[in-house]
Amino acid sequence: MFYTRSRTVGSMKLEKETSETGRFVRQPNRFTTRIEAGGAHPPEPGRYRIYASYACPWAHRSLIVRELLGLQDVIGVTIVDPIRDERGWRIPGGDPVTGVEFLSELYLATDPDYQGRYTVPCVWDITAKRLVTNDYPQITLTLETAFAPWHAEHAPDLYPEALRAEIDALNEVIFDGLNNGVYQAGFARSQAAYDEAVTKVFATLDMLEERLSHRRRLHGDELTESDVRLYPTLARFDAVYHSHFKCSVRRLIDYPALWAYARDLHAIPAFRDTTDFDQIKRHYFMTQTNINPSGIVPRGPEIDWAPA
Ligand SMILES: N[C@@H](CCC(=O)N[C@@H](CS)C(=O)NCC(=O)O)C(=O)O
Repeated sequence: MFYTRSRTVGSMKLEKETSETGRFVRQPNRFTTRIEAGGAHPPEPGRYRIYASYACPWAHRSLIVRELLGLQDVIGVTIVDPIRDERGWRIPGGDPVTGVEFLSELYLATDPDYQGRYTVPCVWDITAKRLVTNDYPQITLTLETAFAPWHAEHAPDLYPEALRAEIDALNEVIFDGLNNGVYQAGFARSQAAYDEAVTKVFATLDMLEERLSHRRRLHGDELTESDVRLYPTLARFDAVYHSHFKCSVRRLIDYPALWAYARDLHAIPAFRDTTDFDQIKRHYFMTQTNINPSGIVPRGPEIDWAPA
C-alpha cells in the first residue's frame, strides 16, 4: 500500500492514512503491550489510568466495559475535552494523575520519536510512568479477562470462553463493515472508495437487522463484547455518521430491530451514562474540519432514545 507523506489536514494527519485509490487506511496501534499477570505490567488496582473521550467510539467501549464490570475504583479515567486542535487532545484543568495538559505529553514521554496520532483510548501505567497500550480492541478484552478478580459480584461475563471464537468472528465483521466502515465512507477521497465503503456499511446493518430480528443481543440473551462494540457506532449513526460521514442511505431509526436493540442497550446505565450526544456532535463537526470546513454543528436530529 502506498501512503502520501504530507502531514496535517485540519487536526488529523489524514493524508498519511489515505491510499492511492482514496481509501481511508487506519494507522496501526503503536503501543500494544498487554497488561497481564506475570508480565511487566501486571493487573493491579489503582495502577492504571484510561484516557478517553466521550466523543470517540473506540474509547466509548472502554468506558462502557469499565462501568459494566464495576471497575470504577480499580481503574481511573481521565476524560479529554471533545474539541481537539492541532495540539491534539487537551485535558481541561490538567490531568490529576500525571499533571499533563495534553495527551501528546504521555505519548512523547513513552516514546520521544512517536510520529502517529495521539489517540484515545490509551492506558497509562502510573507505577512505570509510561503508556502501556493504545490498542483499543485489546483494552476491553483486558478489562474482561486480566481484571476478572476485581469485577463486581454480579458483573456480566462479556467474553465467555465458550463463545470467544464466535464473538471474535462477529467483532471482525462489525469492525470492518461498520465501526471502521463509517470512517472509510466519511474519509474517502474518491467516489469509488466512498461507494465501496457505504455499500459495506449498509450491507452490514442489513445483516445485523436480520440477526437481531430473532434474538435480543448479538449472541443470544446475554450481553457480550460484541454488543459493546456495536453500540458506540449505532449511538453516533443518526446524529453524526448519517450526515457528516455521508452514510445516508438509511437511518438507524429505519431499522426496527436494530433501533429497538440500540434503545434497549441505552437503557442500561453503563451505556446511557457514557453516551454524551452533545460532546459527540461537537467533536466530529467542530474537529474534523477537513470534511466540515465551517465547523458548524447541526441542530438535531431530535431522537427519543427511551426504550421501545
Ligand atoms: N488507535 C486507533 C483508534 C483510536 C482513534 O482513532 N481515536 C481517535 C478518536 S475517535 C483519536 O484519538 N484521534 C486523534 C487524532 O486523530 O489526532 C487509531 O489510531 O486509529
